[in-house]
Amino acid sequence: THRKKIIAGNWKMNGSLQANAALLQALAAGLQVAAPACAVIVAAPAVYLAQIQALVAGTPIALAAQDVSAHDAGAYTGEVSAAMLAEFGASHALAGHSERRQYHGETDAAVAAKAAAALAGGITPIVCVGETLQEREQGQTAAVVARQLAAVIDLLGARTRDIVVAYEPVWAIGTGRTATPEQAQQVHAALREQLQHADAQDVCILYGGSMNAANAAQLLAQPDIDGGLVGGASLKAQDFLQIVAAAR
Ligand code: G2H
Repeated sequence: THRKKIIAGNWKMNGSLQANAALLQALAAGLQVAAPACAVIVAAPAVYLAQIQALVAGTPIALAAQDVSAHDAGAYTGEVSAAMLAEFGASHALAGHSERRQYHGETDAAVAAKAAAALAGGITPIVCVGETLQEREQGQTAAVVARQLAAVIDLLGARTRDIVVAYEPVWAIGTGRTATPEQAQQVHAALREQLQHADAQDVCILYGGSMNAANAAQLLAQPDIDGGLVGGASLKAQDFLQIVAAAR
């Protein structure tokens, strides 16, 4: 495959000026010893982008936001636009993480609008899809992720090839319960086929959900798993570096 792998850390609502500096210094040092074969991204709380932009200068670490507004500018209190994120060096933004869908009522259409706004503002959206435990148990996994991705493809059309997709089974998020490589590959293959129909077969599809240093290599060995979106394990430099080392 010619798809370069991506390992993205999702810090969620964690960190502080001090903790961010320590973590990034440890990551940068580790990546200097062993240059990564993959793209390395950290998704940080928006208020820290300026701090992190300075800290990652001259390192292979790229910067992402955890969310992006669907709007360009205007009366949208509390929101941050893609252009603002780009001004602070972000190259990527998560869109539709399950925690945003769950706690902030983000619908498939809202997530698609965020992906479109990100692209328009020069930011690559990492569009997250995934089924809940109940949906999996009812045999709806394929239908749910297909519906979530279809909303994005329908809005973006040919620009779909410029996104990144992350498959994150909700039941595996922060639970220590990981999808087996086979379970993940099955969904990734279906997403790949859907992307193929949109002429976007080269889009990277990341796996997320309790990926860690011990299980990363097996997941990343699957033909349609092009990287990882790593939560808890991205807050520990050594764990995150081991996951990066497994991506080649
Ligand atoms: C899923 C994932 C990162 P964790 O949210 O996006 O988190 O690896 O902690 O399950």
